[in-house]
Amino acid sequence: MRHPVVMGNWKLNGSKEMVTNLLTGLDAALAGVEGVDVAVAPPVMYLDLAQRLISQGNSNIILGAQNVDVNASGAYTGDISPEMLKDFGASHIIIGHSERREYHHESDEFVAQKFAFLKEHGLTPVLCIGESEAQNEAGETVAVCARQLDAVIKTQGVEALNGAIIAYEPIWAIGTGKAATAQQAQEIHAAIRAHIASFSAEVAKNVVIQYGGSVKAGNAAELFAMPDIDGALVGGAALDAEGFAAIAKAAA
Ligand code: G2H
Repeated sequence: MRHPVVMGNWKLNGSKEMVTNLLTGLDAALAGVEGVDVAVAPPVMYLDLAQRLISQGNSNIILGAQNVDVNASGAYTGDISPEMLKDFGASHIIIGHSERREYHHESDEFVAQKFAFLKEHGLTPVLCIGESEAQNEAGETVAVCARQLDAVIKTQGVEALNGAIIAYEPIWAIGTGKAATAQQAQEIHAAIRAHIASFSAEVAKNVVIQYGGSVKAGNAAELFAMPDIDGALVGGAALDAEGFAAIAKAAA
């Protein structure tokens, strides 16, 4: 049975004060919530503070991060290794977010390398996939998602997806307020699962597929009622403790 995961992707937002208020508020708002894994991915600068705050709380919030490098150490200015993330208690690491694919020119192959590196170090990849508005309009949605997944499946085997999380994020829905309808999202999630099932029905049945793109308290329950939507990767709405907790509760 798949377990929903609701993860906050804080992107480039935060200060010591904001992290403290958000995590303290979230810990209180999540009291007694069961049946959903709740994770947050602050900027790496704040992992130390976030780890300390989470350890003082009661809510078992999972710590994550927004990116990782493909090198373990050495002359790679500005990069962060899996072991560094582990050192600060981060376990769920977002890779292949469309903002990184676009602004940092990350290819499917590079993202797949990150995926393999995270697995090698015992971390959970949260692999973002999704199509642009033009690709959507051209009817290429499923083909784009399949291509992004195949970069992992065809180099590492479909079993590499065991224990990983896939986040389907249509780019046209990210931060725009234009979320896919629950039915639209379900259709694509089912197609993604069917694509994985063409390699292994067992892996497809068990892999968590989150939806991402303008998820908020108002549309979360409808999305999570869909059979192939296993939680969400949440951006803007994750910056408010009450709102994010409401999304997590909708998945529980
Ligand atoms: C998509 C999402 C979080 P938002 O990027 O990954 O952001 O919820 O703001 O659309």
